[in-house]
Amino acid sequence: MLRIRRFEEKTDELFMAGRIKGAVHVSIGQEACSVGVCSALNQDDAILTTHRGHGHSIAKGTRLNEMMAELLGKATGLCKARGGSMHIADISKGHYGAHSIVGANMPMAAGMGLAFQLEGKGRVAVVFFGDGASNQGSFHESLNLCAIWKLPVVFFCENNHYAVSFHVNRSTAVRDISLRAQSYNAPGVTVDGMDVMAVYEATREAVARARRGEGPSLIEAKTYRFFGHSRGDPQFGPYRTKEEVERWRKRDPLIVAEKMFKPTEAEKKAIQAEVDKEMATAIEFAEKSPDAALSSALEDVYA
Ligand SMILES: Cc1ncc(C[n+]2csc(CCOP(=O)(O)OP(=O)(O)O)c2C)c(N)n1
Repeated sequence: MLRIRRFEEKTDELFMAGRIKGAVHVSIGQEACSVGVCSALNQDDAILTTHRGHGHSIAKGTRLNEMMAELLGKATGLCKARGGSMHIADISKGHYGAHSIVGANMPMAAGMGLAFQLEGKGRVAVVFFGDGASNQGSFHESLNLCAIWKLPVVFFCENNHYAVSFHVNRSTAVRDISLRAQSYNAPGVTVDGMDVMAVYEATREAVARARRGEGPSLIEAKTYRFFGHSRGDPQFGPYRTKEEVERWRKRDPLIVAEKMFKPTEAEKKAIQAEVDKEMATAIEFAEKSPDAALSSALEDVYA
């Protein structure tokens, strides 16, 4: 979780310094979701993520050096700088892409689920999405199809309570998004998204069910983003108060995990030093890499 936090703090710094082009959406505050889910997966299980996908990518094992290079527009980037922050992918680690069209990754997850079912090796696909995306038709259609065909897909909704500036209570008729699973005869559970173990346990159960051939599950994690919707946006705005943000910050997933695992001071220092070194290495790798050539812009582009 600290690795994700530091990566996104660095990303934020680089974006504010004008070094990263395009939009960047950090998931600071939501790290327990990324780590809890991906800790319950094997490397050959798949994830599909969103515009807010750095944390999911890192938790799935995506290579940091090449990910930083992607953000900085370098030829060595994971997608040779064609993707940027919102389109990170690392197939070698089971990361089948960040998708910036809200809700578009869910039909893809259903397709992957069908492929995995036909393959018969017990692989599972997890699709991450937000509370806003749960109001898209693609969510309902995909969950329904996965339930009918018993596809091995876990729908993981990070309910951070806002879609840009719109509070979930104003956009969503149910109090708990997990209730929507009932319409599709699938299990639905709501967990504390600031508690990495709660997320891990719920995911472990859903993944086991999917591997047994019993079909999809819906997990809703109640969480919160500490920063603005995208970088450049203020942390507080007309749509939420400083007090609300501070209240959630008291349940920072890193603090919750520290209280739970009780690392010694020496262990904490060792983790911090390792993560700082990884970040320095990633930035150095990216900075020393050549910029992606404009002439290569259309290579590997299919549509
Ligand atoms: C189909 C579509 N509509 C609108 C947008 C613009 N947009 C980008 S992020 C976002 C909010 C998504 O909210 P949510 O699903 O809750 O995810 P969060 O940003 O909170 O992680 C919107 C409306 C988009 N990218 N795609």
